[in-house]
Amino acid sequence: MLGKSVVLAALAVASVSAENYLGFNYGASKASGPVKVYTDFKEEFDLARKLAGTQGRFNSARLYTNIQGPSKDDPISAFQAAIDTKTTLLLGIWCSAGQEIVTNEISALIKAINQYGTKFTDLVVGLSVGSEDLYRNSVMGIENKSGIGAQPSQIAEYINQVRKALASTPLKSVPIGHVDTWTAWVNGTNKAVIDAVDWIGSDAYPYFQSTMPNSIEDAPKLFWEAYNVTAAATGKEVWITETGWPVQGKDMNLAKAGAKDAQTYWNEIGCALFGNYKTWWYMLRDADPTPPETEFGVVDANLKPYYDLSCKNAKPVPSPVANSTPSSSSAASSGKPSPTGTNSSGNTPSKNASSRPNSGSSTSAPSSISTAYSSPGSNTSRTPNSNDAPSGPSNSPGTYSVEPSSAPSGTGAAAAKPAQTTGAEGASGNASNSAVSSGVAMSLVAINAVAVAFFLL
Ligand SMILES: *[C@@H]1O[C@H](CO)[C@@H](O)[C@H](O)[C@H]1NC(C)=O
Ligand SMILES: *[C@@H]1O[C@H](CO)[C@@H](O)[C@H](O)[C@H]1NC(C)=O
Ligand SMILES: *[C@@H]1O[C@H](CO)[C@@H](O)[C@H](O)[C@H]1NC(C)=O
Ligand SMILES: *[C@@H]1O[C@H](CO)[C@@H](O)[C@H](O)[C@H]1NC(C)=O
Ligand SMILES: *[C@@H]1O[C@H](CO)[C@@H](O)[C@H](O)[C@H]1NC(C)=O
Ligand SMILES: *[C@H]1O[C@H](CO)[C@@H](O)[C@H](O)[C@H]1NC(C)=O
Ligand SMILES: CC(=O)N[C@H]1CO[C@H](CO)[C@@H](O)[C@@H]1O
Repeated sequence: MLGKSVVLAALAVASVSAENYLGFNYGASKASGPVKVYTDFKEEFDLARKLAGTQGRFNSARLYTNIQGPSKDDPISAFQAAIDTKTTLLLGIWCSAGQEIVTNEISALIKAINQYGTKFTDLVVGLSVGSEDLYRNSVMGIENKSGIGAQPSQIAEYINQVRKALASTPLKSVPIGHVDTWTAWVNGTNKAVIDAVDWIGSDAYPYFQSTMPNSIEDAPKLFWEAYNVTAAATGKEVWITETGWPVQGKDMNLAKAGAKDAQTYWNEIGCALFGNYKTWWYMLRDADPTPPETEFGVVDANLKPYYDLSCKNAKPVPSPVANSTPSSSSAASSGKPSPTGTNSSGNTPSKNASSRPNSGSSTSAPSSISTAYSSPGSNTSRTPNSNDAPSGPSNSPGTYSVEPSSAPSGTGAAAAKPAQTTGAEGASGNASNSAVSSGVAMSLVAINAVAVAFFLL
């Protein structure tokens, strides 16, 4: 009997971890500033499930903090809202505000476990220790005044603290990761973090990759290249913790914000991810109530979708790397040059890869909505993803100046804004990075060759 129950338990765990969760990122504060409370989270979680054409599949939430602002360490009210709406949770611990805040984050989580028990812990699918701290700590992040980050050794130490704190709780086996930009993941100096995590969270924004050709037509290639270099550099499961395209905002090199291109990005990238990779889109709503300068929300201030979310007429562009394309049989190569190194958000000089091959365009296999929203993901092995910013408490030393609001507020942390980093070759200079870069270049050549062959046929 015991043997049987152990086996069943193992199967249950396996099936949970293999699930390709789908949801949005939820900051701890509204775009207009105030800290979110229970009714705000409840309304958003309900809204996500009711989005027209999505069959209720957006039922997971990535949070950036465990702390309800403005308290010191009370559990964030999103937990109760998640319990009431059966929303799964990718938890986040804000790590760029120092040890005291991390200690409070852990305290808030332990309080939640004690207060809600399994009603809460059964919903937790992962936990990210940190969000873009390494990007903010990088040359590019500093040049871009992205706010205070953290050193890799510090993040690794926090991961260690979290594992210890959870060791005797129902969350002792929760997969722990860290969320950052691909430029951080290919930077060999951040190895301590890669070694410490169970999964890798990838935040990718072709819109912000302004040092490379980044029109909407280039976006699929940029997205998948970021995914591939991250997977190759870390060797761990990659979870898509943030990606999206703004409905409004200024031009970033060739990228133009707008509902039309946001729709294209959703159809080509979103519809290729949903159900096939663990994905938390950025984001449900940020016109709350007034749209920020760069607005990523899929719904407007009246909670109405800006574009068609059904994937019905979409032509998803899967990963051009055969192995990483979970579903789709037609390997389409997405067209366009992909950048691999660049400034991401901005401002780092990156090399301009003039040698970057560019591939022809390609079409990809259309996938139906059922594929997009329900397929269990053919291969679950590559799907990690994850989190974003908390906002919260206002107790802290606030030192940050970052933009949006996802971080816990007291910490000064930033809110959730997407980092604009992604581009860079950030890793330049490091042998390991160069290896990654050249590997990418090689793969692009191979992809191009395939594309050419395909067209010749
Ligand atoms: C690589 O990572 C280290 C540690 O996070 C950081 O100090 C450094 O600036 C990064 N390198 C680049 C080029 O950003
Ligand atoms: C890349 O960074 C450099 C240096 O900061 C900046 O001058 C340039 O405009 C950036 N390029 C893009 C596309 O943002
Ligand atoms: C790349 O470099 C070439 C030659 O140096 C230059 O003409 C081109 O404008 C650069 N492209 C970008 C995107 O910087
Ligand atoms: C994809 O899934 C199939 C079936 O489970 C498995 O045989 C194959 O090895 C997987 N491929 C990858 C790359 O994980
Ligand atoms: C980074 O800085 C550049 C110029 O300094 C700016 O144009 C860009 O918007 C910044 N990116 C982000 C994400 O803030
Ligand atoms: C490159 O990697 C080496 C070893 O991993 C590290 O010591 C060095 O600081 C890194 N350089 C940069 C610029 O990140
Ligand atoms: C995970 C993944 O798809 N990695 C691929 C990235 O690109 C290189 C070069 O083509 C491949 O060798 C990797 O398999």
